[in-house]
Amino acid sequence: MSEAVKLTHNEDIKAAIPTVAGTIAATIADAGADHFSQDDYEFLKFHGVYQQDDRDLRKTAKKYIMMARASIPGGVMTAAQWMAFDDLAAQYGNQTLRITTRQGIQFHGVLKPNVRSLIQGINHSLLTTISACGDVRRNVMAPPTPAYTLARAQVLEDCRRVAQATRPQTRAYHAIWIEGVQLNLDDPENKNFSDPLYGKAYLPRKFKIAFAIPPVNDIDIFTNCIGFIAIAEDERLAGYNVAAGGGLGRSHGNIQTYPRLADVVGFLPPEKVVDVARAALTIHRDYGDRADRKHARFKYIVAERGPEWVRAEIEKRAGIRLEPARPFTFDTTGDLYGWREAVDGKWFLTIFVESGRVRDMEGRRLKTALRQIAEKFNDIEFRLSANQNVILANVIEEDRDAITELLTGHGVGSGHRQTTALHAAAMACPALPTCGLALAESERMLPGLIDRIEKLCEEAGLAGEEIVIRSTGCPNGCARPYLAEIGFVGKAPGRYQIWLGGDTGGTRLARLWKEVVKDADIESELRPALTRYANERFNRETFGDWCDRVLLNETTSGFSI
Ligand code: SRM
Ligand code: SF4
Repeated sequence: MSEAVKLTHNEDIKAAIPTVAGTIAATIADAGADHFSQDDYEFLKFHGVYQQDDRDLRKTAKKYIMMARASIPGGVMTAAQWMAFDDLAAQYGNQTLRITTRQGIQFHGVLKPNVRSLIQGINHSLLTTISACGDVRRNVMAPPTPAYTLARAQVLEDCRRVAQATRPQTRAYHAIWIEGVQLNLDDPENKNFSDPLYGKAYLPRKFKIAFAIPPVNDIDIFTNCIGFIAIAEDERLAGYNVAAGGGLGRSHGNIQTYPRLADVVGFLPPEKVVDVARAALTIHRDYGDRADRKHARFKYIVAERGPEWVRAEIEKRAGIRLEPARPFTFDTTGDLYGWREAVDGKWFLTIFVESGRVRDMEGRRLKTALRQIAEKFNDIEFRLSANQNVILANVIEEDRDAITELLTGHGVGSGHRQTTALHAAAMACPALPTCGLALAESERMLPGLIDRIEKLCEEAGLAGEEIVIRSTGCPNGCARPYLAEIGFVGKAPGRYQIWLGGDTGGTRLARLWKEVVKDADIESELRPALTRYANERFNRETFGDWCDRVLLNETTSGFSI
C-alpha cells in the first residue's frame, strides 16, 4: 500500500495501542461513567463486547447497554457451561441467551457495572469472549450434529485446533477482565506489543473460518472467508477441500460491496489444516484494504486478485502443494429436528429455537426446561447450530424418555415436527432494539411475517412445504439472507428489499427481486409468485430453484451481483 493512502481511524488506534487495552479498565473502575469512549467502543469488540443502546428508548433517553458474545468453537458446550450461562443471563443480562448464526452465544442488555462480572463468569466456565468480535478471526464453526460419519469427531477436533492456533494473544484481556487492572499504555512492553500471528495492527477486518461435512451444509460454508469441506472416504477423514473468499456484508447503494460465495481452490490433508488457515489469515492481514473498512474483507482480495493467486499464496505460506479439489455435493442447509441416533449409538435431539432466542414464554418455557436438563443430565452436551437451534447430544438411551417428558412438561416439543415447516427453516438477526446498525425490525418481525406467508402458501396449495426464509434488519447479512429462498433485508423502518432464489444446499446466491417493499405490501408482492410456482414448477422443484429458473429471469430490479 502506498505511503499516501490514508488509513482508517481503526488502524490508527490499533497501531497506537496494540494490546487493544484502551482505557476500558479505567472506565469500568469509574462508577460515574455509564458508557465507554468512542475509541474504547472499538477496542471493546476485541474483547467480545459491543456497546449498544436500547433503541426502543431512544426517543426519550439514551440507555447504554452492552452485548457480550461468547466464542464457542464448533458450538459445543458442556451441561455445566450451559448452567453457568443460564445463571449469567439471569444475573447480568436480559434473562435470555441468544444462540448466534455462528454457533456463539450473546448476552444482551448488560449494564456497564456488570460487564466485568459477566465476562469473569464466562471465563470461569472455561469459555471466553476473546476472538468473538473485533479485527481477528471469529468463532470457528463446525457441523454440530453428532451423527452419521466417524470423521465428525476429527472435524470438531480440527476446528478446535484451528481456533486455538488463530487466537489473539493480547494480555489486556486477562488484565482488564480477570485482574481488573488498567494496563500502563506507556510501558514499552505494551506500546511495542506485537501479536505473534496478527502483528501490531491485527487484521484489516474480521476473518471467518468454518468446517462442513457434505452432504449437509448446516453452517453455510461458502459464506466464510475460508471454509474446509471434509472429504470422508470409508468413514475416514481423507482431508479437506478448501474454499476461499466468501462473505455477505454489503451496504445499500454501494455496488462496490456485495455478497460473494467462496471458490473451492484445492484439497489438503488434515494435518495441514492449521497451516492453511493461518496462511489464509495472514494473506488477509497483509493484503486487506486498511483504508476502507467496507472493502476490507478477505472476499474482495479473492475477487480482485483471483482464486488462482490466492491458491498460490496459500501454498507458498503454508509450504504445501494443494491437490485438485475432490468431488462433493451439498443438498441441505437445515437441521435435523427431533431425536436421532448418533454414530456411536448415543442419541441427540435438535430443539427448535425461534431466531435463536432462548427464553421462557407463556406455554413454552424453553429456558427453564434446558436449565433443568443441564442440572439433571450432567453428561450431555449442548451443541449450538448455525441455524440458531440447540442440540442435546451424548444422550444415553435410558435418559431419552425422561428428557422428552421434561420438555413436554414445559411446552417444548421434541418430535421431528416441532413447528411449521416455514418457521423451522427460518432465521432472523437480532436487529431492533439492540443492534445499532438496524434499519428495520427483524427478530421481532419475522415470526409474524412467516405466519402471514403461511396463509399465502395455504391459498396457493403449498401448505406444509418448506421454503427457507431469512431476514435481517440491514444489508450486513448476519442471518445470511442472501442464501435464502426468500430473503428480507431491511431498508428503512417497515420497508424491506426482497431477495429470491437461493438453493437448499447453500451453494447459490439469491438475487435482488424487489428494491423496497412496505411490510403491509409483502403479501400482495409474494402472492402471485407463490401461486405461479405452485402451478408451474417441475416435479419437486423448490421455490428457490423455480425463482432462479423462471421468475428472476423475467423481472429483476436491474441490480445484479
Ligand atoms: Fe453480524 C455486525 C449480529 C453473524 C455480517 N452483527 C453485527 C453487529 C455486531 C452490529 C454492530 O456491529 O454493531 C450485530 C449485533 C446485533 C445484536 O444486537 O446482537 C451482529 N452477526 C450478528 C449475529 C448475532 C446474528 C444472529 O442472528 O445470530 C451473528 C453473530 C455470529 C457470531 O457468533 O460470531 C452474526 N454477521 C454474521 C454473519 C453470518 C456468518 O458469519 O455466518 C454475517 C455475514 C457473513 C460475513 O461476515 O460477511 C455478518 N455483522 C456482519 C457485518 C457485515 C460485515 C461486512 O462484510 O461488511 C456487520 C457490520 C460490521 O461488521 O461492521 C455485522
Ligand atoms: Fe444488525 Fe444488520 Fe446484523 Fe441485523 S444484519 S444484526 S440489523 S448488523
